[in-house]
Amino acid sequence: ERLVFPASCIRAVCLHTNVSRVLITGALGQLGFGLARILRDQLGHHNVVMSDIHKASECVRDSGPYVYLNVQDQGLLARTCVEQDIGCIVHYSAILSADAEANTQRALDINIIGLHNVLEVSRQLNLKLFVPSTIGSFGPESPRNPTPDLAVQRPKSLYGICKIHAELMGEYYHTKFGLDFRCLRYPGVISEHKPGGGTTDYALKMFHDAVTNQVNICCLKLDTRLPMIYIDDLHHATAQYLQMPNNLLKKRTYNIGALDFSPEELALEIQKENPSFQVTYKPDYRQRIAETWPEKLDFSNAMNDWGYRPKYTLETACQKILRSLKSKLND
Ligand code: AKB
Repeated sequence: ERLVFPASCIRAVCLHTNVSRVLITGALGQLGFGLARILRDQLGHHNVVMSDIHKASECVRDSGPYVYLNVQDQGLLARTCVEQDIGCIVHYSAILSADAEANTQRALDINIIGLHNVLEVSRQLNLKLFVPSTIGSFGPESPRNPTPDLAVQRPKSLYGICKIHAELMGEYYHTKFGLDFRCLRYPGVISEHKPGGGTTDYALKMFHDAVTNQVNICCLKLDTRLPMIYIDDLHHATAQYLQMPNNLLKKRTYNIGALDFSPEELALEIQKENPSFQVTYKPDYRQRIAETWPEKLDFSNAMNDWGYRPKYTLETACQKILRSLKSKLND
């Protein structure tokens, strides 16, 4: 039977669930600042501590607590959690798929050692731990359209192998030590951010090229369909899932899909706003990664168990991203 939670009920559940201070690792990447903003609105400005190994911009430093933290240093991680009175870690430090292929050792240090450190510190200090997984944790033998929560997972990219390790280790710590481990499998995330080291970042490059030089060289074939989500939907889903009472969760790892499109479909959508935008397709090593990933996620369990509801369509997300990038360019 399907459980449907109206928005008011979800808000009430969140407000009455005691979530203590949150530490976000890798917070200067694509996702940290946006999630911090939403959690700060819900939990209080000072109750969300952003952390990373880089110097933060003035805007980040002015927005709330920010600390230096290298997740490879377990002692520093434990000390930060104790001194900052942390009750929950959101572990966003990761080397993404394309970068991981180019730098194996760094990917293992951050994606495996860093993960072991957050698991151990969370266990020792009895913290709640959220680690995102990804569509990259699936592989060519997984059903690809749609891909259910429970399926064969034989990822071929190093990033995917690290993420399935994270899912399994988190679930093991949950069963063995009672750790409140939570994990969502994220699709590619579209937003106004600059492209980073992910395979799905081809989409971010398209948005930026569309508002600057009107020409884009795409690293994937035009018909490579991938699951995607607009960043606001992702942040709201993460904040909601993080605050769900344990008794509503039937498992620890859920798919959250939203959209699915190919580079050609994205280019056509962008051309509705920018008719002169042109794309040339020159697939490279990222094509080999993308074609082992799902085309579309089945996220019915997240909808049924805890009321996940993405709002943005490809059209509304593209309009928002392009209009915001254009207005920044004109400032
Ligand atoms: C990547 O492309 O590596 C990431 C992901 C899908 O996890 N955006």
